[in-house]
Amino acid sequence: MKKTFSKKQKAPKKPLTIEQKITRRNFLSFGTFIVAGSVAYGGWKWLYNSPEEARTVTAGARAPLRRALNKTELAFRRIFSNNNLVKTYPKNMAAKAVRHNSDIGSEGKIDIDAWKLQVKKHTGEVLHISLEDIKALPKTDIVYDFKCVEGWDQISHWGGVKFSDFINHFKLNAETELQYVGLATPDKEYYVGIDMPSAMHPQTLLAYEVNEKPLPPKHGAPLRLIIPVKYGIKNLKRIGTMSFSDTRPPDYWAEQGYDYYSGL
Ligand SMILES: Nc1nc2c(c(=O)[nH]1)N[C@H]1C(S)=C(S)[C@@H](COP(=O)(O)O)O[C@H]1N2
Ligand SMILES: [Mo]
Repeated sequence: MKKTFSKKQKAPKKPLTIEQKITRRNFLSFGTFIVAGSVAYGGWKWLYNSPEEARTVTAGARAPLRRALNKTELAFRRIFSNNNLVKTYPKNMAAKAVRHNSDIGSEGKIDIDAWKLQVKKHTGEVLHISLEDIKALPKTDIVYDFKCVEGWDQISHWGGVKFSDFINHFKLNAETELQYVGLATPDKEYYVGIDMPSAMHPQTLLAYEVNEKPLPPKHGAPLRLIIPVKYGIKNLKRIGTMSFSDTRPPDYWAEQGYDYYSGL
C-alpha cells in the first residue's frame, strides 16, 4: 500500500543544510558548556563557602569533603573485613637492604634493656611489659609489600607477635570492645590511632625483627607496629605506649591533613 499523508499531517521535514547543522551544534555545545560550567562553579563556591570542620584529630578540611571521606571509610571497612588477607611473598623475595624513612620520635639512642611497653587498660591499670615477655609469645613472620604514601613500596620481611595473640595473652580482651588503639613513641613525638578491626587483623604484628634479625634503631627498635592493611604512616616505630578508646586517638599525620583511616 502506498503511504499517503493526510492534509492535517505535516510532510516530513526537509533535511537541515550543512550550515544549519553547524549552527545547531554550536548552539548545543556552547549551551552545554555554559550549563556544566555554572554547575561546576556553583559546586565549587558551595564547597568553598561551606564550613571548615573543627580541628580535632584531623586537620580542618571542608566539612562536606570530610563527610564524603568518612562515608567512603565506612564502605571500605565493610568490604575489607578481617577475612581478607594481604598478599604475601616467599622469603627470598624480601629486600635485603630495607628502605628507611622518617624517624620522628624514634631518633637517638634507646636503652632496650630498660625499655618497657606501657599498656593503659580501660580500668586505669597500667601494664609494663618487657621485650623478653613479648618474645616469649609465639613468633609470626610476614613477607609483604610495605607501602608508603610518599610513593614507594618494597617487599620486606618482618617477625614478631601477632597483635591479637598479644591481646589474648595479656588478657586485654575487654579493651578490644573499644573502637580504637592508640600508639605513641616513648617521647610522644609520633603517635597513631588504629581502628580496632585493623589492629586485630590476623596479619598485624608487634614486630621485633626484620629479615630474622633484631630490629635496628632506624627500623623502630625494640618494637614497632607492622600493619599490612595500612600505609607506612600507621606503622609506628619504637612503641612506648598503647591505649584503648572509643574516640579517635590523636594521629600525627591525620593532624596534618592525611586520611585518618589510611587503609590499603
Ligand atoms: N616513630 C616513627 N614511626 C614511623 C615514622 C616516623 O617518622 N616515626 N614514619 C612512618 C612512615 S611514614 C613510614 S613509611 C615507615 C617507614 O618505616 P621504615 O623506616 O622502617 O622503612 O615508618 C613509619 N613509622
Ligand atoms: Mo611513609
